Amino acid sequence: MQTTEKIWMNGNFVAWDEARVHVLTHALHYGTGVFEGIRAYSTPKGTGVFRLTAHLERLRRSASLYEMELGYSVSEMAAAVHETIGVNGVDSCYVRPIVFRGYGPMGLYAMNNPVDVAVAVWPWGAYLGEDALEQGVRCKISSYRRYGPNTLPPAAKASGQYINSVLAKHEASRAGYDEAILLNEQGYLADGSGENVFVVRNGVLHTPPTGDSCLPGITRDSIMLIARELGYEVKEVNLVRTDLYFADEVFLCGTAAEVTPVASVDDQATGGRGPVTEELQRVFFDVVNGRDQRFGELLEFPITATVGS
Ligand code: PPE
Repeated sequence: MQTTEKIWMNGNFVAWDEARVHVLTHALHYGTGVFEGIRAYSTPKGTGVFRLTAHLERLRRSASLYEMELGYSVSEMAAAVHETIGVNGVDSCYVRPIVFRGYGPMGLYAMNNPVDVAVAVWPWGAYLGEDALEQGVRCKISSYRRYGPNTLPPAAKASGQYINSVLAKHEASRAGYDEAILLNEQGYLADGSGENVFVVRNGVLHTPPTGDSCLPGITRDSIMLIARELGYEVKEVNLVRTDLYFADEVFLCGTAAEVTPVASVDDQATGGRGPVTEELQRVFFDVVNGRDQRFGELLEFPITATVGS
């Protein structure tokens, strides 16, 4: 990976190589961490962070589900993110805040372990490869199911929950596919290993409701906003595997994946980057790169003190 100089840890900057934890860190053993993935883009107005507040609010919700007190407000965390970007002199980058139960007593009861908070940033190119943005990716429906809401809360972006995605990702990759798509225990489409899924049929967009165990993705929300603004109908409905096989177009979206077309699912060709995906992808990239003022408020910039204030 491409490293940067400094990582923000519990309020201080430490050198990248010094950002370490003890091997008995609670989160390492039991998965008791929550995190975010955010992207910052170089725009004509400086480095803008895409929907920073929404990501930090989800981080706070994820933390509260696991009974972790962040110790920093959303605006303090936002300042930490902007500062970490600034101090490292990067413009377009990926931002990874993490909140986790640290080194302390062992055992499942975590309430006496410290809550550690860190923010790292690094340049991260196209998640599924540069070609993927044009050619699309080959997906496989995983034999692993996405956990239901009474097993683990899909609304939380928790470290331990990602082991489900790791199993699915490895299985798909071992079988020669680029990405895994997971169904929930009822057989309805949930999401990709690290992306939400959209299906285009007869010009209408369909995506699973969050009750079907997908992460309430912020890119998903942005795509729904953009698509409706462009005049598309968007439906949150239960989807089954044949909805993928018979789709006109399928695409994945997420902070890391941005908008990535799907070329095939289980070797059944889906439309690849068809006209709808192409338009949404183009507008999405215009928005995040600050070239589309209709959605200008989705990019967040550091609050700079004005003279005399
Ligand atoms: N579903 C899952 C399971 C998921 O992990 C992500 C993000 C999404 C949907 C899309 O959510 P959002 O980023 O809010 O639009 N996955 C993050 C982590 C990827 C990783 O490999 O790490 C991301 O895209 O940053």
